[in-house]
Amino acid sequence: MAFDIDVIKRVYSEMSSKIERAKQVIGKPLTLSEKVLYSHLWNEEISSPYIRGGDYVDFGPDRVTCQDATAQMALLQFMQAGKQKVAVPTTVHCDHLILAQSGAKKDLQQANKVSSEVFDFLESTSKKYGIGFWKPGVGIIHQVVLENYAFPGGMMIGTDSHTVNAGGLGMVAIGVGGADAVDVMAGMPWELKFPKLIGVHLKGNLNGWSSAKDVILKVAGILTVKGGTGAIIEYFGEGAKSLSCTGKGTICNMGAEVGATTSIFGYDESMERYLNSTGRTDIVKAAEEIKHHLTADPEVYANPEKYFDQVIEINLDELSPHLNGPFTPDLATPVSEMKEKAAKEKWPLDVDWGLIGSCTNSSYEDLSRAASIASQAKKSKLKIKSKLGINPGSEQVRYTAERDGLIKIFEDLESKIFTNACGPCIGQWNREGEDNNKKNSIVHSFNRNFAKRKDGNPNTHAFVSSPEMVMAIALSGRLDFNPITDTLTNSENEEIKLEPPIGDELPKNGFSVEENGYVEPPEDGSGIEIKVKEDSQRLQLLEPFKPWDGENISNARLLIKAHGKCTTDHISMAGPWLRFRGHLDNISDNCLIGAVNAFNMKTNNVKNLVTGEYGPVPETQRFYKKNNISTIVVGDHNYGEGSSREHAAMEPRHLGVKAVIVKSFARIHETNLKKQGMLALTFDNENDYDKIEEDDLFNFVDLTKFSKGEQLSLEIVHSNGSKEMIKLNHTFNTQQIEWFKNGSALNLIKSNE
Ligand code: MIC
Ligand code: SF4
Repeated sequence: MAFDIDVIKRVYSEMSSKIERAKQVIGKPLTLSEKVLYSHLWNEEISSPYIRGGDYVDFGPDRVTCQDATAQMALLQFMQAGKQKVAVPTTVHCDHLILAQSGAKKDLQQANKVSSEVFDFLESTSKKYGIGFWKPGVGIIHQVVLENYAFPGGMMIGTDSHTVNAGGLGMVAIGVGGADAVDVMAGMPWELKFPKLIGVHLKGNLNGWSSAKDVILKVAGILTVKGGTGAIIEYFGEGAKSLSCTGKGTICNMGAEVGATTSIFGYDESMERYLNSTGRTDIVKAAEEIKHHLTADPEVYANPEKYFDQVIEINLDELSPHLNGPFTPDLATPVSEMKEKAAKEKWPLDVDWGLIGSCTNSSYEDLSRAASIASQAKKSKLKIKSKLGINPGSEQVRYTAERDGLIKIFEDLESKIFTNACGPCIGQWNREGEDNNKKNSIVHSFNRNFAKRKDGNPNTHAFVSSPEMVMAIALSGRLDFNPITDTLTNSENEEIKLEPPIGDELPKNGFSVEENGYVEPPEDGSGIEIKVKEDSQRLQLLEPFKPWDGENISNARLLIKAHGKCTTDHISMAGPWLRFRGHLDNISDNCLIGAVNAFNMKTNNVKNLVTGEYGPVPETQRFYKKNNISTIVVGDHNYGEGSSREHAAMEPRHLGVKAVIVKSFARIHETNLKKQGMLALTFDNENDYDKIEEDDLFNFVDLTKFSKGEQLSLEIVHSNGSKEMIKLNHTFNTQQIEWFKNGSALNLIKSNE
């Protein structure tokens, strides 16, 4: 039986009438995205359609999901909200805090030792507030959610940007910061700017070496890392129906890499098969009655241009396998063009590691397709050239794959089977015996490949591909190997051509698992006491941020002008820093240390404008805070791209930065900044970025009139005394301005208690 089936049945029983009402107002056929959004409105009375990309709308999501690295901050904030229990079904998954090193068993033991304080905190807080808890090592949040909680037509938010993975099962699932999750957990509406809609028409069928991953690698090449910003991507067409449910999950998962709010597929037989095989026949039955609402109206897919803001067409018959990277997931190269491109770009051709796993590609089907390539090695006497690491997506996948002999195939290649967890994907990887500055290439089936993300080495060139392609490249040890045309030489000097991958969409004998690792919360957890040690290095109770003093900000200094790409990995690095995710002051020591200072092109090296000396960003900012000097941060396009981690917003706020001014923001980060009471602003004229000099002073002259839809003015005083006034835009609505005034959204919740 499915978890929370009563919630799902309630959603379904109300869906038809809600959609009919919305249709009357909108007056035309609806996309699936609109059906799900309009059936999850907080206030159901609407008199006119919402403006896509314009109106802020309150929604009532059906569920919340959190992972260990973000749940700590989410729960620390929830504890302040003064509630007894979560208002909607919520789960916490421990997957980010396990270092991959020796292999699953040892690594898990070690993680349980090193992070017991955090795991205990998460488990007891979950019990206290009625939250379902998934123990360390039992799976990656998004795989576990797809297997257990996602349902077609539902709406979910999660404190992780790849929450969007559940779109593979027809859900509007959106990544958010912890403060947003707290709203929903506390029974309040959740606000989102009504998204624009991008339709992707998939024609034809995948064949040969092409996989679902290549669909999104191709889309990433088309849209780039910011092309999906503020939009839901809805996939449809015969090609969409031909993909497996977990393949659809892969595509939706990496929608995060193009900045999309989320991605979605309409309910179809692949989803039915997946629900049945994961023990949720009750959802299939319930969905049967409203099936027509779990996909778009037929007119929409017949004439997509009329209903979507943008339409992309991809013919799966012609789709070729891709490798995306290095350093950005949208640098798409067809495998067939890699020889030329890698040589031209001087990318290291030897591949040191192949890594299979991550929430993107760790399903049973993924493992079985990769195993079909791996098994050819033994048969054809091929030796694997790269090292290989595997992170299965969940204990259920791992157990079943072991039962079916798949794990053995990888083990025969001397690969490391790591825990069912994020591992190397988030820099939780001890690449033993490696020089951590060496220029090298790795290929993986993960979704992100920003510099330093995997192993902290800025010279690791990481490429994203499908699990089967990773496997083939790992066998060859070459970045420019194309299994479609090239051969490999075996131990008997024979030329071997690999057969294209084959795999099982779902295990033939069904899924099975001994210990799924789920801890059900008690009915009444109110007696449970949450303890955080005073001197803990891992956890720290939160102090409310100070409200705005009502004055214009004057004589502010520039902490850093970030050059180029500045993702949340640059602002609040993961890897070793993950251990401080529950301790705001400690983690603030990584604030912006990965951002490149536009004035000297160095990282973590900025000028202290009082002493004139250059030093690390966090230290310099702590100096300003101590001396009551206001500061601002300036950035380029798509600032805060990547993850949902709100630490990237809380750290500068905690350290006293007053405003972040950039050319453009990534959606989740912009909201996170606003939630924490930070001024998140954009240049009206993006060339004004060039006007900002290292020694400038900044005066906000009309902050006292801060209001919705009105620009703000910033006076820049250059060191030679000359002044210029520039205009800044913002997207704060009236409510969000209250967050700023109160010091944070949480302060406002508390004051309303
Ligand atoms: C990531 O892939 O970057 C993460 C780690 O899963 C993050 C969340 C986090 O920073 O904890 C995400 O994608 O939101
Ligand atoms: Fe974990 Fe990587 Fe997925 Fe983030 S992208 S949830 S780190 S597996």
